[in-house]
Amino acid sequence: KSRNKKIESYFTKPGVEVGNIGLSKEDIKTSFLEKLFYSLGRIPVVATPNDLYTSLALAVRDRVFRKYVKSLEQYAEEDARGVAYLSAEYLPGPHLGNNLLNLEIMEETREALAELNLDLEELLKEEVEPGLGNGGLGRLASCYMDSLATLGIPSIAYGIRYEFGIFKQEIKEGWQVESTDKWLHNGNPWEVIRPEISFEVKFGGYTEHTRDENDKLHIEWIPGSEVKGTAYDTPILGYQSNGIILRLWKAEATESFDFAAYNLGDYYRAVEKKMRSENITKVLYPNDENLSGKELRLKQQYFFVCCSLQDIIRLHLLQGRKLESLHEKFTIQLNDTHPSIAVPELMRLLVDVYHMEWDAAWMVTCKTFAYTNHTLLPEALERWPVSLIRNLLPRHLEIIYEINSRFINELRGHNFTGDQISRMSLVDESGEPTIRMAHLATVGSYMINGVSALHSGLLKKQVLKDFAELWPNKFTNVTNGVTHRRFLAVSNPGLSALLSEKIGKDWLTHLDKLKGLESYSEDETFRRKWMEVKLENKRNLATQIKELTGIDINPEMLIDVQVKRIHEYKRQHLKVLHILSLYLRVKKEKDTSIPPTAFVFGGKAAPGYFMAKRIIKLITAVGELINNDPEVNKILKVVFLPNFSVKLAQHVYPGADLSEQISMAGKEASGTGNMKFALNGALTIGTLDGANVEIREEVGEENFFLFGLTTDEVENKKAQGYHPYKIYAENENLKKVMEFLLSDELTRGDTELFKPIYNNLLHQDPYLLMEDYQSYIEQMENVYHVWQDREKWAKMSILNVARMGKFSSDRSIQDYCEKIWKVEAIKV
Ligand code: B1N
Repeated sequence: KSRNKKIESYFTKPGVEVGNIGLSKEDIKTSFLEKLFYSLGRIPVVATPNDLYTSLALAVRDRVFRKYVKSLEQYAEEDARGVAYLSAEYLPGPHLGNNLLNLEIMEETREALAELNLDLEELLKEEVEPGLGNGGLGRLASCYMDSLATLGIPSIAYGIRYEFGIFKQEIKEGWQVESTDKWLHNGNPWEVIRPEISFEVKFGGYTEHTRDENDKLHIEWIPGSEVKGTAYDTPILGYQSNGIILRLWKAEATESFDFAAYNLGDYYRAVEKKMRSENITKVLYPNDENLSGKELRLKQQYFFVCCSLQDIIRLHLLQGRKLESLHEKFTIQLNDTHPSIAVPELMRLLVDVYHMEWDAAWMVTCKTFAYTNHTLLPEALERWPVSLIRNLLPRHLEIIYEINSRFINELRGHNFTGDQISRMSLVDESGEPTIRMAHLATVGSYMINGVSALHSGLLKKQVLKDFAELWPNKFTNVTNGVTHRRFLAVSNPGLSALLSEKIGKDWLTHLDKLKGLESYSEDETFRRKWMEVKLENKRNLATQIKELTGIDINPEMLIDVQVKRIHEYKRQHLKVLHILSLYLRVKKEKDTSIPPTAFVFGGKAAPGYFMAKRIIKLITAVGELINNDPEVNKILKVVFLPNFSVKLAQHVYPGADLSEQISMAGKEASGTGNMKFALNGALTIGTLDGANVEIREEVGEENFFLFGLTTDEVENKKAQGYHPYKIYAENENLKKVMEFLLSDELTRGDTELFKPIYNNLLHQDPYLLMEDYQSYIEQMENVYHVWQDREKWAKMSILNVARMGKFSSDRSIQDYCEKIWKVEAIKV
């Protein structure tokens, strides 16, 4: 207490700060040099670029922590209800630029460095981003952290500190080659280890059921092994506001287990145990929307959930509260089913460890969790074999069975049929018994949401239909959003300056202020400025492309972009068919009327996904052919950008003219790239899928290039029996394009190369490329038609940006707060 008082008095003296953390140019310069000399022990002549970057990062981190400490004080004081966000993935992107924006010291820092003959842009390039996620789902979690911090929502985000994030992608001879992502190699200036915040996590073994003298049942889990999770904290700042913490768990060996082995003199066994423990957080599974089914993945999920729940309970009890009121103080958001083992784990903690009665514990549990579903793809719906759970988490299997049997009794009470009951059961007994994690999450949550209006509707009609009928009020929609601070303010300074010049800076915290731009779409000088900014961004993108691939792009070309994970349902190969149709027009029909276009692709394929990897090879093969053909390469260019990441994305969105959002309707739950493109003034060609539907609604149908079947039409088509071969046979142009896939020109004699794609499209075509081909080609002609009229294009582009207000993650977080969490902001 007295020590605290003493220290606090330094913090609370008005106008007095501990240490040098001022925000002026001089303060930043001094701090930077102090870090270089005294934290890194470097003098300028020997400092490497990484030393310089790290010094700046440490100087900025001090200022970030100063803000974070303030918010901690406030949360503790107000004892407010808060959110714990559980996600197996995060993709924060580079921290430095974002923190400079949020602290409002971008210019001061630039000048401070310039006075030392250093270039801020060069230092920003040095940062290696944490690739702790696969794609949209992980990036969404990070956008939400940005908004939670900015809005001042009491919250903490939990996850896994993977030592190796998503693999690094290189392209060799046109194929994807993976290597490990050693993101911690140069150290990580943004995180702080909290050795005292660590918890034990058990695995395996068996359970012991005993009755005490009062005949009360006690269940003890005797584990087969144990590991320890230690917290690593990264502060995430909000704009002009305090920050929140991203708390990632790293697995280590427990002292007790090591100790036993040491005592036996078995040094090597102890070390081996240590290595095996650390394996748990070694690497991120790179399967986007596809099950790995691996034991280690379940271990990862349980490991981080177990640490996080123990931490939440610690924080709750620290405030002198009772566990019976956990749900009043905390709401825990499950980011998909990846953390859904939290439902039985919280039950275990409450019942076995804290001796609560089952019914009371179940009430707390069901009022604590809320679950977000991110996909309807059958291959992505998590299910774990009962046998695997029995081996790894024997007590949890018992608890899941108990939850299930009580749930089924409830269904019987509601007169559900046997068919319905076996459909809804947590246990799928149709083959090898498995646990349906989406059902577990649904039964254990007070709210369930999808991520776009269309997806939330389909969720209630398809995957969770029976549950939606049983509990209609538990289902809602929260349409995804993106942080416009990173994806506009930081990554597109040119456009940001133009916006602020016209409508002021309020859009940084209130994106709907962009509406004020609408009238300028009629202003010719403004349109000219708008297109100049875009052209500058296209030059920048062309430079990136040149550096990464060696390919020259004329920045005046139409830059047509599809960046996202490679997946058949996203239909990158539909885009390729279109490109081939243009190629054949130029080459065979000598048609030179096509506006010069650069087709840019980027995205990773899951290492075990055969078709996705073939699609990358197809894109690069088409690129080789076109880019090296002098007859064609003045008109067409095809680029595959290797190793797409948040960092690279920040160059791509600002430089794009056209955004490709062409998934088969009903398959893309939301999409968030679609929002980032439109926010940066790209026009969209897309299907009525995911959030495209709402984007089109907002920007106006006349400002959106629509094509393809709707979800209902897809369903009908499949129900009637779909015959892709027939479509192919009846469409001369499509036929030529398809045959070209097998041609020597494209395959250089390896006729088998694209046969798997060709055969799949001709005979199965599960994502209806043949069906949507003609409609896509025609809408692309319309795109070209509008592109010829640059004034019209500019108008549409301005209106797109002006009407994107809805898609700020600030709005999404406000929706979560109102519809689900019932949490309020703390005033700063
Ligand atoms: O989540 C994004 C959506 O915008 C995308 O439409 C959706 O495809 C994406 C298993 C997933 N759904 N499911 C995953 C990721 C990793 C993994 O191991 C599934 N990703 C999405 C944000 O809502």
